[in-house]
Amino acid sequence: MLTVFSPDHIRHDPHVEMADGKLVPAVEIPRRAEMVHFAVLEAELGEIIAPDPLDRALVEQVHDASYVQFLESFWQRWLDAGRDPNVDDTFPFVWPTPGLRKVETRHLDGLMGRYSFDAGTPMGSGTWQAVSASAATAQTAAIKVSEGLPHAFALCRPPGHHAMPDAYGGYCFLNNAAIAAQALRNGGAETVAVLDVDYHHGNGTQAIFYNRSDVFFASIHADPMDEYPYFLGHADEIGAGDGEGFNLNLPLPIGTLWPDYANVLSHVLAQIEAFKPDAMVISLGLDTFERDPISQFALKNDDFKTLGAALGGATVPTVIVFEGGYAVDDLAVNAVNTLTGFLD
Ligand code: SP5
Ligand code: ZN
Repeated sequence: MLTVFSPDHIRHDPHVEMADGKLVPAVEIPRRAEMVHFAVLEAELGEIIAPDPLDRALVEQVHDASYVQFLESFWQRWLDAGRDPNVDDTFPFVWPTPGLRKVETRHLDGLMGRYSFDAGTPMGSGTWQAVSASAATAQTAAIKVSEGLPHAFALCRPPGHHAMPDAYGGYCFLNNAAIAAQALRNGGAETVAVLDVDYHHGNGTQAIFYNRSDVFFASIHADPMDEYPYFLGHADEIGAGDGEGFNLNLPLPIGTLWPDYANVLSHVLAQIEAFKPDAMVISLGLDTFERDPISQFALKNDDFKTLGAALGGATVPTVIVFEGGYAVDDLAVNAVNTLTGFLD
């Protein structure tokens, strides 16, 4: 399988994040992608290429232009505001929740709140360089599949599926899976299915395609009544307008083991097959693993082989986009198990 990977991911190097109501060591760290990159090399899964430059027009098909501009200009604005140039991690602290107005303020704190939805997503001096390389990775993988490859692996970091049309959060800034899906559409696929198997609901991908019938979004994730992102991902969210019936959420309880997961997965795969997509994007989070430090499903190393095999059963051109997964020392085996299971 072709892998697309950019070493520029290391430019996003957070040290702390907000979780459990306090600042804690960051889990979405460069070593995650380095582990998976090394594992793909060692398993000889195929060629590894660097991405082409990011296509801004493609990004603006799924994100607001003003939001992309905010991300790109953030660090210069931070410096222009006279703030500490040596800080690793910056955080918003005020948000235009319903009843307040999404004003494009002059003040940076207003802007940071305007364009984010949580305080759990540190941004630093090199974040934009890493984020744009990550999105370019998804874009390049999708173009390769549009051009005829049966599948490609976008080894993206930072992840993307929580990123909203105009807001960052959940360690995500640009929505890599949405960019891949849109690139597949632009490349000739009339219909695209996005299947999100990250432990957390892909609220950003859902929001981006919620009113569209050309992209079917399906997600299996921890019940948002108990787990991040809490405010989206519930089973009654079925799409709206033209998109009604083209959004499928399958929340599962904390503690879910592979047999229950597998049952739901085969149901979702049948729904996707009924949609008859021309192409597919898989948001591959590995945080369903039993020892993931922030998650509470219980898939075992070997279960990822079976997961990959189930995902590979759909014989449709597929882009696999790396999302979450924080048990760093097990990412290598879980990634390779999934990808080799997919290929078998
Ligand atoms: C891409 C992705 O997987 N993003 C996940 C973002 C989750 N952020 C919230 C983390 C809350 C952690 N709670 C930890 C409980 C265990 N101490
Ligand atoms: Zn996740």
